[in-house]
Amino acid sequence: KAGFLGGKNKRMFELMDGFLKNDPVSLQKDILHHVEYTVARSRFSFDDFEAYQALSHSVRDRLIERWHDTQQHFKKKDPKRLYFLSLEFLMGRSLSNSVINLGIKDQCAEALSQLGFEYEVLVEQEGDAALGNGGLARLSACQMDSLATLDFPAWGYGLRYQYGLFRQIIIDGFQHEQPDYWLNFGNPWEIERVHVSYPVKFYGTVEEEIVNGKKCKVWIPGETVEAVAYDNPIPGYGTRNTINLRLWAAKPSEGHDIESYNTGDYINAIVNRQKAEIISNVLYPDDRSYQGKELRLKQQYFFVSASLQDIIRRFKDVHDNIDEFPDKVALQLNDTHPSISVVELMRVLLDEEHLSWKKAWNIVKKVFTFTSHTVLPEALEKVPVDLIESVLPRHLQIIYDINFAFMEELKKKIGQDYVRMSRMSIVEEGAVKNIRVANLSVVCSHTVNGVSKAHSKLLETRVFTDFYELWPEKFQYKTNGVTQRRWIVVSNPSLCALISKWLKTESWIRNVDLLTSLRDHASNPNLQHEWNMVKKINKMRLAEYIETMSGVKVSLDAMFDVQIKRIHEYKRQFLNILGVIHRYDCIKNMEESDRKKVVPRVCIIGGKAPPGYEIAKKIIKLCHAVAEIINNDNDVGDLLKLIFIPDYNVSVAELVIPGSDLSQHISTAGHEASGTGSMKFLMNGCLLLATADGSTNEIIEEIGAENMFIFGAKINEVPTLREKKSAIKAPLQFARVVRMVRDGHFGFKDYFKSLCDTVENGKDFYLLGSDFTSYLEAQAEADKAYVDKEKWSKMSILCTAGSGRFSSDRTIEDYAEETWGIQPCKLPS
Ligand code: 8GP
Repeated sequence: KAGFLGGKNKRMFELMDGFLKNDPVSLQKDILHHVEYTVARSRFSFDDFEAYQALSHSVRDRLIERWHDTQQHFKKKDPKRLYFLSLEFLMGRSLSNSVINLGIKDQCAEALSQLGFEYEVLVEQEGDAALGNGGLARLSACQMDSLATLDFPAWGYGLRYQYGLFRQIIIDGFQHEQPDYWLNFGNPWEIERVHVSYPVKFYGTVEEEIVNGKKCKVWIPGETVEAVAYDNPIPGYGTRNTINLRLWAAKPSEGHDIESYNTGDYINAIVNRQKAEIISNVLYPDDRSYQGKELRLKQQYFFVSASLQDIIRRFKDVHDNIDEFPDKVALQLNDTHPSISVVELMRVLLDEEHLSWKKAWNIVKKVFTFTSHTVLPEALEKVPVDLIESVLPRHLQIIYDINFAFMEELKKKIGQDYVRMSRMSIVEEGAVKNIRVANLSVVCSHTVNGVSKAHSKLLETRVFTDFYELWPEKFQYKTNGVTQRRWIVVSNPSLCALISKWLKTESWIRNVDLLTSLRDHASNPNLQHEWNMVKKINKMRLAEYIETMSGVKVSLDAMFDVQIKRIHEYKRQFLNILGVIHRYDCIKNMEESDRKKVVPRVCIIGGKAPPGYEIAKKIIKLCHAVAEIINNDNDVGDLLKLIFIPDYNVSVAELVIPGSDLSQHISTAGHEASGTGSMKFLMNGCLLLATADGSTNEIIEEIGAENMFIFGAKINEVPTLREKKSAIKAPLQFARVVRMVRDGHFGFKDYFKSLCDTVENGKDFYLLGSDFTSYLEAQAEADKAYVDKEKWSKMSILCTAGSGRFSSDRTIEDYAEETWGIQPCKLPS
């Protein structure tokens, strides 16, 4: 520690600083160097993919330089650090994003064009890093970008899955899943740290030992697996700060199954060793429920144990007194998935640091913060006690002890209310005894955040009511946000240039509140004209993509109406399709002369269904079946097209969002915790047709309901509607379109029966029937607005102008101040 950055180190630091130059000639040299020596192709002959690899390695070198400087700087300044623990990160592509954040896009483009390559083509060579399912995972990625950009001393920790989220392929309209071999062609964005590895223990028994005259618990593991670090540098924009996303891969440990070697079963011993790697093999593709799965628990503990060992080691490098841990470390639990870390930290403090229970608990409750991302009961994880007892025997004991102390505290506060105590208990009694991971997370965190104002209210009044009454001060909310770097600058360069031109500055890329001044120009015909040109370019790009992918030619004059997100009943893609059927039915039954008045639409749906979710898969098939009829009906022509975009992922979103006119966010009110897709569309000047759910309410506050198409039951109306629904008849229009599906108008009559059953005969849990009329009215409003070009353009500009509040920069600043207590730690430039 002494002598840090002094003497020899200082000299090296000076030499390395700014070592790599960013002018086109230096970049060219680096690219050719990597073609020859990293990719090992001849510099006289290499293709687009190899050029992509070489460029990526050249960019990575620059990231590494800044990464080192940042880590040195953090070490020297020793600020309180944030560690963001998440089982999922949907990073998408890295090249385009890194080049933008390093500020070297033009230089790269120039360097490449002289070598005979096109930057845009090379960017497309990269596959997505899809180490996550949906909203929660993409949010983590956006937040990492903001943490780096705002110079916060932060690291992300997660798992390096060999197989990311499955690839969706569509055969005859049915979803099939294929493994995502994303590492097959190498991954230039990660740095393998063979020397950074930790043993992670599983199974075994707990014994007692006397240490320094005191009784101590010792966990004798039955299996040990090695966690090896892979670092992914995350560059900030407009700063040299580059933070780290450290992902763990499972490798067999040296000590694994020594016994088999000794007994001479060499081959089997090797095969068994290999089994250790299973832990980090595959991402669970079900984005809501995975109750009672052993591998899932092992994944969670594996990444948490390795991360904590790493964090504690880093802390101890500089500090001798473990009591200072909460002053230097904030641990963020991204949903309940990493929550076993609270128990693990207790275990380390008790059994390895030999602290008293009181001291250990004092530390634990000061470092953890927890954010919930859902309201769905099935997503609240429960782990059978038997499973924990077998996989993590010592942890079960500690959970019981935490619960015992909590119950004692509770009794003092609320008296002998055993019913309430059993609701709040971390241990759920019953035929199968479970650990309620959400309760554990609330009890052990000092702050519990919701992801929108509405979500937080639901957490307080429906999900964690008892806890809210007990500790109201623990509950906060931070409305989600997305990064304008990826969602405007990278994905919509034409819009980015236009905004900078009209605002006469590029500063909005770091200070997105500046976008509000676009409001002053919203009615300016020149801006409107240029704005519409940009939209048209993006629609052309999207139309080309649609044609290549589906063979359907779509008209650029049509309104592009998009719903892209995971397929789930509560998100109501089924409502969207029924709306399309209604539109089709109206066109078919219209006089020829009236058809001229129809506003043409291209309805686009994309998203993956969890592999085991039958109804969601039927919705995808229905979309294809309806598209088949509509797209081939000559009476309809360009008036209506329905397109399903297969294998929706981050890079597809980057293409689709800028090219859409209208987007749908139509969950049953009270089910979407926040929703972040809406924010990306908003930034890109795309109008929203939405229910008053999640963060939509805050978007209304920002841009006004008159600039959106809001429909449907409100959050507080939903419970009553559900109670009354068997007494209320669904509107005729609704009954008619469901009947068309039931009667086999689109084929597959028997197959769609169970789907239709979900919305009829007193069921309709997600209230498609009762929202249908107001949905159609909102759609009609959108049609009306679209034909008034001036009005539409103004609304579109106002969307972008009002999107500043939905930047993840704002979310992260709020977290830093109100929840984590961290300060920026900026590298001198
Ligand atoms: C999602 C919420 O559904 C969405 O409303 C919100 O915008 C997003 O999180 C970010 O906060 N939740 C999930 O993706 C989720 O719960 N996924 C986990 C189970 C994997």
